[in-house]
Amino acid sequence: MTKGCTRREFITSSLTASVGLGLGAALACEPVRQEEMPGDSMVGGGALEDELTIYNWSDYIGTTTVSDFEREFGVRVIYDTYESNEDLLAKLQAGARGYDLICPTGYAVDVLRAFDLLAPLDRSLLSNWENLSPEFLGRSFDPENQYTVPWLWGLSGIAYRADLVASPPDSWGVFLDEAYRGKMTQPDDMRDVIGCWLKYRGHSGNSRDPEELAQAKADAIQAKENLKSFVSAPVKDQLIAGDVWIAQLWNGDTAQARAEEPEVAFKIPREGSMLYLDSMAIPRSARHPKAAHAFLNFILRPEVAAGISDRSGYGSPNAGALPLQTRPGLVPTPEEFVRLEYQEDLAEATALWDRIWTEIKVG
Ligand code: N2P
Repeated sequence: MTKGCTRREFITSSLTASVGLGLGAALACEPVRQEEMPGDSMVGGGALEDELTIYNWSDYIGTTTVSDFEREFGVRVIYDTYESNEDLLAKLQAGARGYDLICPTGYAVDVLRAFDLLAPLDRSLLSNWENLSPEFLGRSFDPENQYTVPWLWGLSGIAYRADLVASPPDSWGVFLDEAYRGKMTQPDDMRDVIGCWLKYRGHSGNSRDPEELAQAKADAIQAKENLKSFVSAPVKDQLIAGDVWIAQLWNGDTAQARAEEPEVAFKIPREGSMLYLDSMAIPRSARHPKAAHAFLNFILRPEVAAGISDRSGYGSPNAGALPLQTRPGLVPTPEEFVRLEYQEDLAEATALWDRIWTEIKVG
């Protein structure tokens, strides 16, 4: 860490390095607050803007969520998708503007807040807030929920083709098995991949211990020999086609693949896994904050939240949605739940994780 930097500046530096902007040293101790942005002003009264731009994970919304909102509110939605928190952070940090809603994972909220990139929510516009289950509120990345509205929760486990593998894989160690060389993938996701190797050795998936992380790196590099690629959501089609037999994949994406190919199964490894909560947030550069709040209040309706959870296969943080769900995804059982651990902010260890991830990818 550059001497004399605050944690915020440190994160700026490490993130900049990790997204390859090449400005790490120059930015390392610069203040991050930029000029006033549209999202800084109070949302206030007045007419709803007629446009809304949403930047979300792929395959992470209900079939009719957007069109229903457009019809009811007379707002045109521009909908764009990404595949990883790192993509989202890199884009926003590089100065991308015009997104009104984004969907970061908890640890990415920490980074966005450190960069001062999020606008506070106007809770007076979120009358449906009460539908949220208290269990998903007040998490460490936003203790007062000043910036984030819980969207969906999930975890990565092992998705596999039950008809093609000899026996159901129940350990992260399967990725070290040469018998499946070229038929396996892991996600292009630093937290999930390093997290699984930490779990494999019995450590916390939030470890900041250099020795534990060095072992996780060694395991990941060894496993990489057996991988077809690091790929996230797009692996669903490869599982369905039978090109991939075993994938570290999120439960909801696996449920989506299973809906098309019933031989796709899911296992939470015996060593446990990492749980995440993704939330909607409004960037400070948002141009349509009223429409953003209208959308947030809309998705807080139980029937809308149920539609999002049913289609994506992920867990809903909306207590009102649960009894309405028609297609529960691959949600962990209570016995499996105790083997799960929330992804937490890595604080000063972020740079070490970033470096290890880069070394795994190029190694
Ligand atoms: C959905 C991706 C799951 C989000 N395609 C992981 N945080």
